[in-house]
Amino acid sequence: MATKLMSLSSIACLLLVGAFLHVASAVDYDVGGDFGWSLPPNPTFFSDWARNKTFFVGDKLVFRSKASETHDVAEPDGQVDLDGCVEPGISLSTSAVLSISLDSPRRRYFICTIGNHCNAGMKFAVDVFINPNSAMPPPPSSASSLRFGAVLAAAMAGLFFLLTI
Ligand SMILES: [Cu+2]
Repeated sequence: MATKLMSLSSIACLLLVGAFLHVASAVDYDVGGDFGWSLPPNPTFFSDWARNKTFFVGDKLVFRSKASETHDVAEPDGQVDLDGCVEPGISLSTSAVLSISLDSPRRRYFICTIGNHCNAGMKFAVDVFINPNSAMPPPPSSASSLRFGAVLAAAMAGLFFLLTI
């Protein structure tokens, strides 16, 4: 009987942990927020947008452009090319929405190659990190998740103790 209860508690624990991991799944970021991927009000608009965020492997950048505008997305090779708006060979159309997966931990650079859009500020870099704990979403919600995790752990420990005595 005790064994059966223990296995039941183990299953319950796995289900709860699974639910917790699901809550902490990757984030899709709309580049530029509600403003979208468009000619910015100032040259540092997109770098400012990216600066106060922490990007993790598995997150996505979603480039949304207005139907009336023409933009694209290209990835220059490095900081010098980003600063100089040097266009790489390949660019991706953003006729409506373009989603780019941040699939590895590295610095990535993005520009628009249309007209002088890059010089006007349609350029930014992001640092992509490995999530130190995949059970935790990136800020700003990590504090509440930490609390939730602590409460969950305490509850599971208590339940396990009750079932094993
Ligand atoms: Cu553009």
